[in-house]
Amino acid sequence: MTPSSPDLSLTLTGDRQEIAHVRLRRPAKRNALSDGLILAIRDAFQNLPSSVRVAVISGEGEHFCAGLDLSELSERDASEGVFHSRMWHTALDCVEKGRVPVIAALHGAVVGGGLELASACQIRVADESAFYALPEGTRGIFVGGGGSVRVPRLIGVARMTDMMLTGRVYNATDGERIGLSQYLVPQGQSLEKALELAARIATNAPMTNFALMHALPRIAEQPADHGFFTEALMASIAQSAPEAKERVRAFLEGKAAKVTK
Ligand code: 1HE
Repeated sequence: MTPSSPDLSLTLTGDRQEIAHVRLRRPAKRNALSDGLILAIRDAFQNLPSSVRVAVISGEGEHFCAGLDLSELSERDASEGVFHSRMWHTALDCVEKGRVPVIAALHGAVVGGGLELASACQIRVADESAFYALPEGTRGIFVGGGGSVRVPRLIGVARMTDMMLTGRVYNATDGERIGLSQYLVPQGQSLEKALELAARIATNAPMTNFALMHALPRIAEQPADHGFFTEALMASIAQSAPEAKERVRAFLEGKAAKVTK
């Protein structure tokens, strides 16, 4: 599948083409997300080839992503603004709630809509050059790509409010400390680490990956009693898959890896 914008590339790797690498390729504009690029992200994640079990998203050049393309912001009226924001919601929903887990490989600027994109991924791997900000607050606008829902899930409402009120920028170390990334690696190694994690995730049973992506975040938002019920249903569905039975049998017969430190 060829992406619908020259600013996005999609390559398949792995023995069975099971890893999709989606790359923002607009380095001269710091991978700023134009409407065309957001729609290409939507299309790419909606139409991943059936061989794909996990995806990695990264950015070319010195930065992961500078957020919304501010040059396109100018002439929108209120209703166009709502539709524009809803377009981002649809696109980033395709990233977060698609068929496969997505890992963001971060470096340099992860700001504004770039942080909203990263927040839609299940795992964020940052290198030491990464920094995070929500400059919307100082640009006289508001987040519009799902950031008000997804960023507080990672760092809490208080920290996001502070980022937007004061223009606070978190460096890579503090970003990992507060939960913006789950991994921190030396400069230049975030893509390598993301691909290594992807190779591992691709070996999981697809139903387990699906449950983690789709059930876990929903359970987190349910009242405890509903959460326990959803968990019981999900556990039962996952366990009944033939692949789960094979994997458990393999362990009991000493043929599967033990948990090691
Ligand atoms: C851009 C954008 C952009 C760079 N839209 N053109 N996001 C922001 O407010 C962040 C704005 N960008 C920056 O703060 C900086 O560019 C960076 C820290 C990301 C990188 O700095 P640097 O020194 O490497 O690059 P630069 O010289 O600032 O930019 C290089 C070019 O990219 C330059 O264009 P040129 O034609 O003069 O070469 C910049 O204008 C262009 N560029 N960022 C358009 N964002 C769904 S709602 C989401 C709301 C938001 O995301 S608001 C936050 C937007």
